Amino acid sequence: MQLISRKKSSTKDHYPSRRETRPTLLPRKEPAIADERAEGPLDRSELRGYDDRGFHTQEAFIGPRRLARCRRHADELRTRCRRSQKPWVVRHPQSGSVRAIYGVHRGDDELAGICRDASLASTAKQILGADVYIHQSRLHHAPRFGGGEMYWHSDFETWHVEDGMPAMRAINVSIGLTDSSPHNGPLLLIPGSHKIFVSCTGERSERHESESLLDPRHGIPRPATVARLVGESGIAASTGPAGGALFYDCNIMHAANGNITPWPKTRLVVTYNRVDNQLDAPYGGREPRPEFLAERTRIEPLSAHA
Ligand code: 6CS
Ligand code: FE
Repeated sequence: MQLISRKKSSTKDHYPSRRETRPTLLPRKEPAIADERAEGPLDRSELRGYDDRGFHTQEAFIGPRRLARCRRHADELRTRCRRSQKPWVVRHPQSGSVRAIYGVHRGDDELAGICRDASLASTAKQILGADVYIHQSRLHHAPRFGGGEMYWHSDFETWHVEDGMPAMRAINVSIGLTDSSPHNGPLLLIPGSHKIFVSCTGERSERHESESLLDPRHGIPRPATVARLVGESGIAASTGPAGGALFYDCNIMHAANGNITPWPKTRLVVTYNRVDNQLDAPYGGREPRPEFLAERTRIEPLSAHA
């Protein structure tokens, strides 16, 4: 276990955040797509679409049989975690029900197999332009009549300030294990918002707050900033039948409404990071977050070819 003291980051901080008293918008330094001519599962127009909007949807990424196995494993995992007090099991603050389980990729079941799927790794490598490893994985579950909202945020802002991720060279892939409709709290994205870095105000409290994993409280944009981004690009809801894959940039502004429908929503999300973008000391200068949130030791490149 690599112990990282509270040291300064070794690389320059191109994305300072939570330092000023007013938010600022900074230009993105790294391309969302390393090379639109790169070979891989996506064609050139899909790569261009991702570069422009910051996300790409692929229907029926997993077929019905594999989906049924994943759903069964997800239900079994949530049941096993029902009484767990492990920090990677994140509960709803009021009801105590399991809402997220981190570190799924470290297991050995069907869900871990999805996280290490060669075609996902290959698509991530094609988009990011280099070998990748898994930075984080999580199983999200919004129960029927109860899934809480998740406020607007950029994952990269958190991963930069709290985990020491130097550059925007990471991608999320969300696999829907249930149908995602306009009604049961689909992921909301602001197209094109990945092109700017919203430098936020405010501070992160000393201790790691697990509830902020469900609904972030620090490093979040002010309503006026969200209104400005939405005014320019609108809001896209990621909907579609179970089994689909949503690829979305580490810096795109995203959120989700609560789920007050009879339809639960479960998604498996895995984050791939470029092997040359390994975590440094957190740029916010605080203690690093635990490894179930931010991989620091198992960073061997995923095989992108089956
Ligand atoms: O802090 C994190 O790493 C997690 N928080 C949110 C709201 N999204 C990304 C990630 O799972
Ligand atoms: Fe997020």
